[in-house]
Amino acid sequence: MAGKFSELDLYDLNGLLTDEERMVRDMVRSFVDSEVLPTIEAHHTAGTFPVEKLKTLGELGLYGPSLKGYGCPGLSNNSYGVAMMELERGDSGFRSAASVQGSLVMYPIWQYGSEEQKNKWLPKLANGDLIGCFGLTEPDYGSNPGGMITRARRTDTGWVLNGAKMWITNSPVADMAIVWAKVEEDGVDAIRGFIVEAGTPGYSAPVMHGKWSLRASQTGELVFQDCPLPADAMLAKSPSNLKGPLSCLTQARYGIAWGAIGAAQACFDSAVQYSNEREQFGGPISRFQLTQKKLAEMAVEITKAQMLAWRLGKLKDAGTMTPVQVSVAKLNNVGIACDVARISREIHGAMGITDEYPIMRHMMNLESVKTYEGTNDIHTLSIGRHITGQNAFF
Ligand code: TGC
Ligand code: FAD
Repeated sequence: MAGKFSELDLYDLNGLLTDEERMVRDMVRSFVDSEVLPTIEAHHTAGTFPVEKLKTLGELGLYGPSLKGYGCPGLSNNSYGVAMMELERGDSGFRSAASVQGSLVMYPIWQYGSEEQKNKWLPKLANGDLIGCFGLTEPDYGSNPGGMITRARRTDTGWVLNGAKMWITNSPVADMAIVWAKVEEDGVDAIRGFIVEAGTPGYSAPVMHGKWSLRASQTGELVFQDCPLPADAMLAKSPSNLKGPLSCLTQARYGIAWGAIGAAQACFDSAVQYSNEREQFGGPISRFQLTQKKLAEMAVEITKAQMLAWRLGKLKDAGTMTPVQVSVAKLNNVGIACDVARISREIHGAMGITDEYPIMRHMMNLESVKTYEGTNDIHTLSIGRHITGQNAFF
């Protein structure tokens, strides 16, 4: 079993953080140690999420921590970041729950909603009284959401929504969904965001089964069959193209860039402890040069990831962070976390494949983290397009 967590901090990230950021980190670390880690392997094995903890995350202020007003904490972006890092040290499923609620459900309402929409939804989403989900991906449109088929048509009284979304985190337990749909405007298709309440006639959210990754996270579909929506269901200031959903993804991808460091730290820390305890050929395996090379390489990559994430948070606070900078951090930090998990598993030998250690759980989770919010390929192409001015997406 892994012992007490010891953070890797070669470049004094701790010293770069403000008092507020250290306080948030320590608070979430303590929550993860006492309320996530004791049961997470059992939930992962059973393929369940402890739904009662969704309310706790709200009470801890972890939904939209950097949003201001409407019951949101208004903390710095690096406070948001270190919170996601600590949550994902526990399990990517917890960070996912916080990412979706704060960045993909609350952010679009906060950024694009009317005052009425903000007042109605944000306080209850912030404190966890209500849970939301975000429907962008469709069965035939994942990396290319611009091709979506889901459509809202105007009626005399409002809208009628038809379509299907899949791979939707928390849809089976959500009270409402932010749904991106095509809308005809002056004979041209636009893409707009809608607030859709669970329980609307024609709305269903069946659970998706069979995942070997993010097992401690509820994933489902969203199906809309002639769903009647009120006239004010559309996000009042939603842009008319993909900028609406993509700007939400930017918020969540930022959190993932921090979160992945937490998963990497958990795998690294376990590898350090195990290599000092496990003896072969008359002594601990940590004395072998090959083991030290693996540990050193992991430490270097985690340190670089910490610096990228911290700098990104400062750019975000300054309001100058760009989507391509987020792509750099999401691509790099999730990529190194995957590598760290794999090397850590090697260091644990056969024990590394068991649930005695968190390694395989993180490794499996990280396959989803690498895929959602833009795959590694999509972020690579976004960076490539920025560098060359050439679009290689199609
Ligand atoms: P493109 O021409 O690049 O842009 C269209 C408009 O959007 C603006 N924009 C962005 N704005 C904010 N943030 C971003 N990241 C933005 N990227 C683009 C852009 O400026 C433009 O605006 P305007 O006003 O100039 O017209 O759009 P494109 O069609 O070329 O985009 C292509 C591509 C592939 C990059 C995009 O479609 C993409 O990112 N695809 C990946 C899809 C994806 O990430 N899906 C995620 C679904 S949600 C999810 O996975 C949740 S998991 C949650 C969890 O459990 O944690
Ligand atoms: P595809 O787009 O079919 O891609 C398949 C492969 O082709 C990938 O390797 C990809 O990189 C590659 N590829 C695609 N296009 C190109 C290209 N132009 N050039 C080179 N390679 C390319 N979505 C939501 O809307 N809301 C959610 O809450 C949500 N939660 C999720 C939770 C989990 C656990 C998972 C696994 C996914 C979730 N998603 C969610 C969906 C996620 O965003 C998509 O899976 C992701 O965007 C990729 O889409 P896809 O799976 O359809 O893969």
